[in-house]
Amino acid sequence: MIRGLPPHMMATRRCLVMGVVNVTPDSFSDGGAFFDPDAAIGHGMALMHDGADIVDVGGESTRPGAHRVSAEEEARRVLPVVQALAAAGAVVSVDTMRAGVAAEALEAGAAMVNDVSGGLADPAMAGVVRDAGVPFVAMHWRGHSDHMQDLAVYDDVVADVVAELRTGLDRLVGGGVDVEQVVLDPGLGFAKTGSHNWQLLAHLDALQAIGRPLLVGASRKGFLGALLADPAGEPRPLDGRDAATAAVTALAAWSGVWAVRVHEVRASLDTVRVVAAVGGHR
Ligand code: PMM
Repeated sequence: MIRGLPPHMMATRRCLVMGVVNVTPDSFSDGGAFFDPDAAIGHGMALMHDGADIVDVGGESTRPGAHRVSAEEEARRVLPVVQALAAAGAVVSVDTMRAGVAAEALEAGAAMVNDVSGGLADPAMAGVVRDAGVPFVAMHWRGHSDHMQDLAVYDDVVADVVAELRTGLDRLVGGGVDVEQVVLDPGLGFAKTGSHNWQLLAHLDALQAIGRPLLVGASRKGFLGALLADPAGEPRPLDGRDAATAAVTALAAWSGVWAVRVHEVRASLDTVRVVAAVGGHR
């Protein structure tokens, strides 16, 4: 049960597909193709047309090594896009670590908040989410992107991520957020090596045992590029990673995750339908 979801989404029994709109000049996955607001809105519309259940709009790149943008710049990037897509009928999620940007995006029509820091980057985030009563994706996070890969050190990545997600969940609930608002996310690629990402994907059951719905974001990430490297060791370019992304979608959906966050919606939507059809015959 997720509190604050639009009613039509409560009824959907399959894994949901969240399509990504990065309004950034430097996101790793689409290289700034949708930095212009009109291009971003057009891309969001195309994702809706492809059947995205949720459209996730972000204005700050979190690629490894990325530096932060100002709050004003982030708001300037995302608000017109959130507003236009929500007005067009999309269920919009705002991908932000800033409480102020989240509040403005909710005002502009966003229906949920996706915070890669799980509320850690901005102490005011829990209050905004509590007051709005909307779903909140709280991702596993250890630090900002300019140094996060230095923090990719674990005794046992699955046990450590589970423990840190539990602590984060407790902190949010302590801040007044209803536990039923919270969706958890292992944060693939965030303070994680490729091996860490694979271990987490192999143990989604351990993450689900925390007791909250899960969102998984593997789309086009570096560990897929590395897996699919050519014989010379060159990683597969971004635009060649969508089939592998859909394969992760299949595994995640079969494991019962609530939603996947992807750049190419159609393949993942077909995939979750197949998984639901097979699951319906067990
Ligand atoms: N990954 C990125 C950005 N936002 N949000 C959630 N909840 N989970 C993720 O894994 C995640 C995210 C980075 O990827 P992008 O640059 O392709 O958007």
